[in-house]
Amino acid sequence: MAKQALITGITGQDGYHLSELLHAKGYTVYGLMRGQQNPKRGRLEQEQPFIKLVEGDLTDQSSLIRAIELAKPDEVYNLAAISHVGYSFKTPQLVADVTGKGTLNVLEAIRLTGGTKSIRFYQASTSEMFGGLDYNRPGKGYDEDALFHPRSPYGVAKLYAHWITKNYREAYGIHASCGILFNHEGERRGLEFVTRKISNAVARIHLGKQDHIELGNLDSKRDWGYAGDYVEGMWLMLQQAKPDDYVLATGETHSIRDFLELSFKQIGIDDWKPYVKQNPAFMRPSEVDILLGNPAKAERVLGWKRKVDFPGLVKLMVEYDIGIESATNLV
Ligand code: NAP
Ligand code: F7E
Repeated sequence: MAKQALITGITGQDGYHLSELLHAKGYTVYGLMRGQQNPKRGRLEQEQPFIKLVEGDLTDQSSLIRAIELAKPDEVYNLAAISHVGYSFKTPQLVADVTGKGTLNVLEAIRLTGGTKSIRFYQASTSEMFGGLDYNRPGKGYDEDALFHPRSPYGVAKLYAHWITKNYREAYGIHASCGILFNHEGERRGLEFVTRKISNAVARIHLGKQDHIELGNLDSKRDWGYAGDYVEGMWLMLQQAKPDDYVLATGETHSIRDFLELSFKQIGIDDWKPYVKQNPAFMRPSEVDILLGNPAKAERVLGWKRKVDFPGLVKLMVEYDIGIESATNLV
């Protein structure tokens, strides 16, 4: 019998990669989509017609119960969230409701529909829970036992979601695992995130559609991997006999400057500085200065390993954006 999966956050970056992966593995894929007229519905229906769309919202408990009753999933991947760290400072209460309490709503929907013993649950936890502070020894790489000190309303909401997932595992015996994922990017990354903002701007500069890019803090460092590799790790977590928490990361960290350097090199520009202006509007009230992850446990237990390295990621993103920007006449 083909397995059934329900993915919340189906319209997001990871929703795209995970649904492709599960479809290739023979799953029937259900995707939770919010809004009465979600602008992404058309793209999804055209590009991924195999996805069975279910309307619902993480803040609406009844819609989640309905989605689970309809999909009868073997596995639920909770990817939905308001996921932009900068935006979370502007709408902290909304982020608490969606990114934090929304996870509780999904877990409760599983419990209330009697799925506690049969449904496996994945929670999209994040390296933002660590906060990047010195005392937490970022130089050694955060692993599953590192201390949490979130530095944004997003990070705090995710920490609630992380702990409530662990609580449901302990209290009700639900097969619930948390993937503590470090930044993962790619051609499906939203344009509001720094890597895609850069790759897209570099493509447009190359094609003469734009002459500069405005960014905030150029000094922060991130452990950047490829989203296509990371969804494989999510799936592997739910195939284990026992639920657990795992860090997925590359074990390397690079600055925004490094990303700029490699991106501009891709279009034959060695000195990127004349093309970049700093704009305080993109700075955050409190920043995570450096993130570096230690994926040893995931490599050992799950056999997971990232395939795309940092230069490969930048190349893939810039090439993709040159392709789509060349294909449209819009300036
Ligand atoms: P994303 O592209 O921002 O996608 C977020 C998804 O959540 C979208 O499908 C969005 O729907 C949906 N959503 C937002 N509010 C919702 C609501 N109230 N009800 C139902 N759905 C809602 O995020 P991503 O990069 O794919 O990341 C997937 C998950 O992993 C997120 O939980 C994120 O916080 C977490 N994470 C991401 C990274 C990373 O580097 N990408 C790292 C660690 C953890 P709309 O399209 O309708 O807005
Ligand atoms: O910022 C700096 C910014 O928004 C990265 C989410 O997927 O990963 C992501 O969160 C860095 C920060 O990602 C701009 O200040 C400079 O230091 O691309 P980002 P993020 O905040 O790391 C984690 C793991 C998640 O869980 C999140 O959901 O880049 N930066 N200038 C900028 N960032 C943005 N967005 N825009 C700029 O213009």
